[in-house]
Amino acid sequence: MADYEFLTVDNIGDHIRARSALAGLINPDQLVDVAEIGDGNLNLVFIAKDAEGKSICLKQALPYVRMVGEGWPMTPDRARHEATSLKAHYELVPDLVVELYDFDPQRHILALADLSDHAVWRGALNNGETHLGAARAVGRYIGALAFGTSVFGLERLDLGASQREAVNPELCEITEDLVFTEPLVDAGRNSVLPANEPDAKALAEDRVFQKAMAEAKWLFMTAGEALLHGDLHTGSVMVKADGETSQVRVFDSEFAFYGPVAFDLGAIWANLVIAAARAFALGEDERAGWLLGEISEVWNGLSAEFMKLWPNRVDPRLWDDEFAAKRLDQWQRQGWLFAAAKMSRRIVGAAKTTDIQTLPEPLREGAARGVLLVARALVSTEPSSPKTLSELAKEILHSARTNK
Ligand code: SR1
Ligand code: MG
Repeated sequence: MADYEFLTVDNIGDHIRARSALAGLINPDQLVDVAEIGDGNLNLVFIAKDAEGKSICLKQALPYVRMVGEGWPMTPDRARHEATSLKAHYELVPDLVVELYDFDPQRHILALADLSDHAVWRGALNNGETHLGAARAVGRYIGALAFGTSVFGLERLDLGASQREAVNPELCEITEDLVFTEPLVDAGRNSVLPANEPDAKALAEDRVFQKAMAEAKWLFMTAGEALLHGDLHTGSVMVKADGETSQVRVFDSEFAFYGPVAFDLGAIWANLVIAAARAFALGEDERAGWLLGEISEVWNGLSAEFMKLWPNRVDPRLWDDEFAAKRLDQWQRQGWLFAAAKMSRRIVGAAKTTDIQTLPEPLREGAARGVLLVARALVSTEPSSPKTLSELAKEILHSARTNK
């Protein structure tokens, strides 16, 4: 039994009334529309609107995994990690992060800007939309975090305080299990189409992949470089067309912790490959090529932002420009590793993606196979640039698809 009250459509007015930080943002006595819109794996999410058209989003962490139920308990303290990281990230790039209005630590509720006029990037991509500039913006977000929450951007004592607050072992353990271990060692949560069983078996028996995942998991658990998002897939990004470009807002950072910068990078790269697998499966080859080209855009956004901030580093005495170039090179190489982990978990493991799952089965088979083959190829070939990764993925996904 939870020791706090869950939000419902009927008690949201009481919550808003009780929170002084929400005064003026929405009128709790004139709510005209309250709806639960959560479709994620973990939390309750509501949008509340009042008679004057003001609106907010309320998100509450449940004490268990929503997609499974009470049989999979999970600390609701994750809401605190989300609140802290959103605030830290918003301070660095307010144009790229959803605004946090309030956090109720007793009931684990965040009050956030209503982004109903945006779309979840994954859904937009599944619908065939392009959203120019979104990938580069997400890269800029990673670059800003890599600098601004790290030894480069924070004074020593502030860094220590930020690291202490961000220790998030419960959520990290989920990632360690689901992303790194379970694609290779099934804990009873894996599933694939019967036609993909040989592909999952080949992955699990691939010695090169096993060694790569051992390395990736160790890096994830030991390299506390920056306050990451921690779950930066295309379902954690909202997008909205804005003339020639796109507005982008990152949200849902409950997995935030001090980890390797390349983990966020690899996550978004993997999701672009998965989106491209869907496009190839549907015969949208040009679009698939465009999606894979966005892999370079993420990288360009990250590296440009990091190098823009580099002259402002807290301590330039030892950390010179050569050192910055070395970090970028390392993140790129580790990015392949984490991208491979993220690809395999979304195909084999518990939390899959709609990109692949909503394909008709005959097409899903080839798309899933292609993503697993890209994951394996990435760790064995270690591409020399984001462009090489795109080219490799293009070739593999194209020939693996099952709608030829
Ligand atoms: C039990 S949580 C499953 C997954 O959902 C989240 O979005 C994370 O990706 C996590 O691994
Ligand atoms: Mg999430």
